[in-house]
Amino acid sequence: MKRLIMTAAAVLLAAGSLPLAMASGPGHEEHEHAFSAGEPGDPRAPSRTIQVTMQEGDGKMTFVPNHIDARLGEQIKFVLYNSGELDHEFVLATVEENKKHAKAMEMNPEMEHDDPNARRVAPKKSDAIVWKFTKPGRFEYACLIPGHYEAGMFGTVDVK
Ligand SMILES: [Cu+2]
Repeated sequence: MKRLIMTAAAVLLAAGSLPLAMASGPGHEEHEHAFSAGEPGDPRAPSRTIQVTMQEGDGKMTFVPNHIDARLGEQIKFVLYNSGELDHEFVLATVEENKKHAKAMEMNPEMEHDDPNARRVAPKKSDAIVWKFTKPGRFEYACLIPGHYEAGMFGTVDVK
């Protein structure tokens, strides 16, 4: 049921931001815009595991590591651990899409994500995303909770 509600919310969001999404890419919007960084992975297929810690400290919020290199077609299992005191998100998309999404969240801070490319992780909890990088280029994982991106909570994935 939760899943259904989140999907409905995502559809509403997508409808609201459609002109923006359409404007962002020559020929790249035939997929749902949530999957701009590739496609959901297959948990049964082999993958490289990368631990990503979400944390706060010294007035900053960060992902450790904040950069990953991936091969085109590689499947990566991101094991997320929130070592901080606040909720954090891991949203994997293009840099442009995360920027637009962050703006949408400023207007709707309670928005939560249950999409294949996004997780919200409570303090001291873990979660995981298996993702297949099927497109070359630079992508981004970011926390779009208002204020967190600005505090430094983003990292990059270069796919070659
Ligand atoms: Cu955060």
